[in-house]
Amino acid sequence: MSDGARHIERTFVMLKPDALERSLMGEILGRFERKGLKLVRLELRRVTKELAATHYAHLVDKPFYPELEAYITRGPVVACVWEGIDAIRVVRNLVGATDSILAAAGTIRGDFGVDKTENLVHASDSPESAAVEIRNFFNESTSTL
Ligand code: IDP
Ligand code: MG
Repeated sequence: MSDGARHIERTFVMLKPDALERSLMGEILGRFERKGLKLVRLELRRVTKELAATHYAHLVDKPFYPELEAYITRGPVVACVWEGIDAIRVVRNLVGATDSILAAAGTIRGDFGVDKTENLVHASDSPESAAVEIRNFFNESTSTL
């Protein structure tokens, strides 16, 4: 939908364990701030194996899932929600392609990501997944502050 109406949206973003291990939290959050997005939730937390399986339900049967589970559960993450016009697409554009090797320079993954697993950031890919992910992590819907 490139020419549809633009709406204020909320999107779920998670800075994955490598982002914190590499002290990139300020750099990454700063990019969302400088884009003009509004921060509406933010929490430091751990992803359990159960939450990992819920969040990555579309990937649990993939051969790389054990590696993904070990990665996402190995240290603290920053779970957050950002709000803005077309926020879901805007954030996905800032984050870049899944495979950090292929991600464009100027995107978070293109500038700092290592490979296809260790790619620093999760971002919702649709309004439906944003609603589900915000509920999974913050136990609430996308209602206003
Ligand atoms: P996305 O994070 O760009 O939305 P998804 O396909 O939803 O990409 O995959 C979720 C996460 O699973 C990726 O960000 C990455 O950490 C990991 N992942 C995806 N595909 C692969 C793969 O082929 N090998 C290893 N890890 C992968
Ligand atoms: Mg995804």
